[in-house]
Amino acid sequence: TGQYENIIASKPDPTITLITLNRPKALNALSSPLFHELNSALAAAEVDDEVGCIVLTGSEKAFAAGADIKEMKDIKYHEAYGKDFLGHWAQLSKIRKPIIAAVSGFALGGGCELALMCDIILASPTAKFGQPEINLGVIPGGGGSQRLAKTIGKSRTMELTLTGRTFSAQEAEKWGMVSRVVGEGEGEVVKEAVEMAKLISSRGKLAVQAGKEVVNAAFELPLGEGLRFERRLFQSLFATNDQKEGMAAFAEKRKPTFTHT
Ligand code: CO8
Repeated sequence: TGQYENIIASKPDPTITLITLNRPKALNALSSPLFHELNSALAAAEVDDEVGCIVLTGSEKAFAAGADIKEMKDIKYHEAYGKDFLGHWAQLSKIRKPIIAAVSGFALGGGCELALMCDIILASPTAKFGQPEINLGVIPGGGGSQRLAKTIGKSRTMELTLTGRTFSAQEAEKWGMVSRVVGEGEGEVVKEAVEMAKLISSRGKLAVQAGKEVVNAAFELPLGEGLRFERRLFQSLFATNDQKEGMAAFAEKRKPTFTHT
């Protein structure tokens, strides 16, 4: 749609919002205006009843090459801390619909962190991840150190954070950071992500939402509380029509028709 300058929001299917970061000249550097538009597009997808899943992507060359260095290079401490510089990035992690990152090319610094904020990461073989902030005299600020440590372990996270070296799609897959490296070819990773999004959208929305909530709880709660939270949410789904329909359809050997109620 034409309402944005730094992103493109579209619906390749009525049940999917596809958000494409679109600052090609800056390798999709995540400026404040870009992030505000991203937050608006996410909020619009969140309230669109038709939409069951969101896909976030960049270009073939860059998912995003990080926070916008030119925008932040001169800011002072009292502005950064005082005005919670880039604090609005956290809004993405409040979205309750699943978000799939389809990553090609550079995903560096804030770009890598943006992918890590998403629920599922699909990578093209060209994807190049990294937390190069150390080269700029800073450290990750958008969750990189925490989400990477929880995902790929301490030693690797420490190495990457302290050296700033980039890592490949294959390494990211081996370490469990991306769920899959998809085939080569232009647009392949987005196509794959859209197919996955369609599948997720065809499921009962309440169950999908609950599934996202419980998996995310694993990153925040101690095991005992996480298990209790999962069980309670599982039990609560017996109050939904989709549970009745899903299980009846299985017993009657037919496909379920979910009403998302
Ligand atoms: N910010 C601003 N502009 C950028 C950025 C960026 N992060 N990355 C690339 N660009 C611009 C370049 O300045 C250049 O612009 P111009 O043509 O006007 O000179 C254009 O994009 C093309 O870039 P290059 O010519 O450098 O392209 P190359 O193919 O030679 O190199 C690289 C590609 C290797 C990706 C290189 O551009 C690079 O190293 N970029 C910077 C990567 C980086 O350091 N990222 C980390 C940024 S710090 C960060 O993300 C902190 C996040 C904190 C989040 C806090 C949340 C709360």
